[in-house]
Amino acid sequence: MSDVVTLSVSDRIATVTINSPPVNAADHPVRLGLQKAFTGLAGRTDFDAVVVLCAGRTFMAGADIGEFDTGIAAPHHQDLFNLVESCAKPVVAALHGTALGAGTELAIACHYRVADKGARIGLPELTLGIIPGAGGSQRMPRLIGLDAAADLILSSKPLPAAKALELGLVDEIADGDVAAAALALARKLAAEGAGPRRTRDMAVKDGGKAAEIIAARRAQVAKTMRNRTSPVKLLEALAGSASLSFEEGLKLESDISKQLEQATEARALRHLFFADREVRKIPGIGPDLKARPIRKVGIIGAGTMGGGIAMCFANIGTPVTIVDTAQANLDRGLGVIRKNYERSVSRGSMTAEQLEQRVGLIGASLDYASLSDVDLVIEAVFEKMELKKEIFAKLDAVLPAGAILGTNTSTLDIDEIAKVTKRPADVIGLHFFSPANVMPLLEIVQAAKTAPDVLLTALDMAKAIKKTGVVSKVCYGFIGNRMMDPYGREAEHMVLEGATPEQVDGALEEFGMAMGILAVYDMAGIEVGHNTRLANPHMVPDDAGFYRCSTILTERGWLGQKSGRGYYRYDSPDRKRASDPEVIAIMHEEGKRLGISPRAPSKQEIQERCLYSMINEGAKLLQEGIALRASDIDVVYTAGYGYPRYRGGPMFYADTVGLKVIYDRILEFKKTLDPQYWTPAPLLEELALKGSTFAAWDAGNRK
Ligand code: 3H9
Repeated sequence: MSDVVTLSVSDRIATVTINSPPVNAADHPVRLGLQKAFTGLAGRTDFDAVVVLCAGRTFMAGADIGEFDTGIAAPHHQDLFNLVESCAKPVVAALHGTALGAGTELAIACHYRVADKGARIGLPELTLGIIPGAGGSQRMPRLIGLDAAADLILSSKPLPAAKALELGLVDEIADGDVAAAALALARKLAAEGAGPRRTRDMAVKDGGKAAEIIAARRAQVAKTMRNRTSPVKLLEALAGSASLSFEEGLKLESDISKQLEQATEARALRHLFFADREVRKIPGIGPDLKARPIRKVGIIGAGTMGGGIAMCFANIGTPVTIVDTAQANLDRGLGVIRKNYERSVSRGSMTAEQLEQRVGLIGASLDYASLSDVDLVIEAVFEKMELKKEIFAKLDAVLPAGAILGTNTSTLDIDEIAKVTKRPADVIGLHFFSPANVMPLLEIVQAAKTAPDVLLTALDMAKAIKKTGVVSKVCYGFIGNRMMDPYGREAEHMVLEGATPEQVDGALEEFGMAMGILAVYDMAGIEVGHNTRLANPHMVPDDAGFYRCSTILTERGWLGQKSGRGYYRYDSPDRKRASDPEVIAIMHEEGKRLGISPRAPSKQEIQERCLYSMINEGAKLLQEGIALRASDIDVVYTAGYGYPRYRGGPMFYADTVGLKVIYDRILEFKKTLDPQYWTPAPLLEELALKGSTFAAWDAGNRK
């Protein structure tokens, strides 16, 4: 028997235990072990029932995601789970932690399921660009119905045990020792002389309505999962569960899986799965380094940002004190926080009691002295260097030794801010994205003197407040906003050249961006970027067309959604964006006045100019050491900027286009557009000319 899977028989009950930490993934050794266990059982008569359980913190969390890159070796999951299901005696799975993907597929190939009351059970394969490929697309509809199976798999969200019970996905919930409960069920089945209860023999209960169900789901996918292949293919496989024999259905599932596994969508999503976890691996931060405890937090500034950040901490039970200069600001800020929580209560995602608990954790003060016992302060005031310096000097005077001083700046030089304190090693950038209580990204900005344990504490804190923390070094805009700068510049310039905002945003949204950049400016307030440029004149090039549209709109007070007009008008009752012929005419006139040659950029040109300029800037960030890895940039963009995950992020996307293709196009733009913006970054040039990729560059730098 392999080490990772053990088989024991006691009192005529066989127990198969998978012990492969951390998540008991169904990798090759686990599959070999399971195969050996169930092949062995097939030849034995000394047992009447079987329990399958996993050691450690969770039931099997799915296939080994890394194995898709190398190709899946025999035994394949499908064949293995058929073997489990074929067992002549009842097989009971004991589920705890998260049963996901192939883990859930193993569970439903077993004949009965007992779940711990905290267990969660799901099929998240679409998040990896594939479909359940270990029998799940055929067994799940048989077990819970076609529509419920479609719901489960399309959502990719695991079900809590109670919901799984309601759907018939599990048979019992255990409040306590799940292994003991599974054993008790196995004993009961053995005593009754029960035989196997195979999912494959069940009928799809709503199979008669398959055509309608699938048609409705197709419409849902077309609307909500644009440009994706795996959800469309999933519906094909699910339809097969109602129309084909089980064996034919498995063959269909397997054929579809093979097509999907190596396609760009799946490769992109696998890349992000690992990239999301690699962001925590930072040179200089070894396993021996200890993070500082964060028991109490201070926030400076009761505005939208400060309030959102305070909520992040209250949500995990950490007390927060918000300090502001005026009582009216504090009252307004606390009022907004309460309203936000009230919305969660009315949506049913929080109880009234939880609301009071969380609000009760957020204190307010006009006095910096109230921060004398905090472990971390996050300053979230206007982007004004002088103001921030003043605040940091005050903080330096009151904070206890060892406290961390964070700034939520999105553009300012953190080294300069750190210099006003006597403890620059404790200063760090913590760049949240608005709304801070919702957006999953946190840029952690390591200043020149930031201590390694401060960086580690920030990474741990990000995880604790359920954010993806990505480390950046100091530069104007850090990783995210610095790459947005050329992206937005091109988008705006094309409007001066003669494109409409709809054409620009439409092309970007068709590519898959959650929202076109001009519509984003309208949502955030057009003056935000404008004011940043005013505050940083040294970053503004000698170009009258540079972000000229934003300047005009700001000067007219057309600041976007809040003014009812910006790039678009927002005066219909549903506040949907609508074309604004007046704005279009003003911008086109301005383009002519500035002598900009009119162009009618095609959809492809719009996408290339926006996306390639961003990629070129990303290459500079890598070369300057601002970003540690190309994959970190991909995490920043997919977590914080609405970049489509199924394209893997800007740098992964660049690899799929081919760096030479992008390099050549940039050289062409250099000839036909403003040459000051279109010089290939040296790293892009180097990689393009040797036929390499950003992924290879990352691999070469990995320690
Ligand atoms: C599938 O099942 C396909 C089948 O239908 C068909 C087959 C033919 N594989 O996230 P954590 C690693 S597709 C490989 O930090 P947590 C992870 O990289 C699969 N590695 O812990 C990390 O490594 P490191 C469907 C995996 O407690 C370490 O384990 N299943 C896998 O925050 C700890 O992970 C999924 O999509 C894996 N499947 O969260 C589930 N899972 O320390 C994916 C984890 O070196 N997994 N690792 O960075 C998860 O959602 C979370 O890991 C989980 C635990 C919730 C389980």
